[in-house]
Amino acid sequence: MALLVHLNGIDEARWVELLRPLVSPMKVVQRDEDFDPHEITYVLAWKPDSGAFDGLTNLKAILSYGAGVDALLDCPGLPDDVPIVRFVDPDLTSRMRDYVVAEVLAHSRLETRFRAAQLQSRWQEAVPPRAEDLNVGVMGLGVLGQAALSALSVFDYERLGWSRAQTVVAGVQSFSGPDGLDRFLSRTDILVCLLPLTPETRGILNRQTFGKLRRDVLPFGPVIINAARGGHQVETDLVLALTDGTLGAASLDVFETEPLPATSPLWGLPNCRITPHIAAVSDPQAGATYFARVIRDHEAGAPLPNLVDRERGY
Ligand code: NDP
Ligand code: OXD
Repeated sequence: MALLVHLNGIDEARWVELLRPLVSPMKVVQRDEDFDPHEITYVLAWKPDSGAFDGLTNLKAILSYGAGVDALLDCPGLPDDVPIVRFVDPDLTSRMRDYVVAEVLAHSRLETRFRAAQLQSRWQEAVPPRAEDLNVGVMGLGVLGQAALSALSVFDYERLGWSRAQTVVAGVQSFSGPDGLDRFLSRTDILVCLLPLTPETRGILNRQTFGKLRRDVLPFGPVIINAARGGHQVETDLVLALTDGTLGAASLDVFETEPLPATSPLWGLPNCRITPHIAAVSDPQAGATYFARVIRDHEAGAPLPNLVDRERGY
């Protein structure tokens, strides 16, 4: 029995060091160590290389370092009969909640406009709208979307949500499915994307979507905040919309290509707030504790938590 740690772009050694005492006596190995593929019963993976699962014939579960599993599900050679557990954790959830609250507040106070004016030593007397006049719509009413909406309840925004199935969230007007999308968008001033990336949601943040948002409350136009995946946004549409006034501003934590190339016109847009996919990172200590618990509990006979539904793609 052993746990293989396969984390691309992450300090893999640090995770191994933290996991070892927590799952002992189970062996924990890194990709470059010597191990027998048949002894691997769990893999902790992030953006796995193609062939990452080759020869791993005794897997009991694949553990996703991230809450989003799009890259994992796209991995060539991913075994189709092994359950996938994703990372769902209060630490990650509160990081995302805080990112969304920070960005919604910044845009409701017209931050990008005042920042641009300051850089030009210009006194710009624009007046932010009252919070009670602003509608914040969250796409995705899962763990992260609901946490963000719940935190936003302390302000006076009207809160809206959109999901696949009709979802009841206290104090939130919810919409569902393709039929509910336009009604949801037409009432939204600040659109927050917290969807998983699936064939249905790829490219959903496009020019058509931007054009359907409510235009008459924020003085410079509606805003989008994308903290989900770069594949949700069509960046050429975004650049155009942020330039021609279809959108007043944006906050982007994720990009079609990461790191965002230095040549991207998004960098130069004063009404676009950019962060490098850090809205909610998987904290090594919290993650090691979570995954060790999943393994220990499963070895003791408990069912695996937070399973990915491969049919739905999240
Ligand atoms: P969940 O699986 O808990 O929630 C997903 C939500 O999206 C559900 O409400 C689901 O609807 C909805 N949804 C899925 N497909 C559609 C669709 N076609 N139409 C409408 N709604 C849909 O995910 P989490 O909240 O845990 O995470 C969301 C995403 O956030 C992750 O997939 C990941 O990509 C991203 N993320 C980004 C991070 C960052 O640092 N930038 C960090 C962590 C996550 P229903 O309820 O009906 O199933
Ligand atoms: C995740 C992420 O999916 O960090 O958890 O993007």
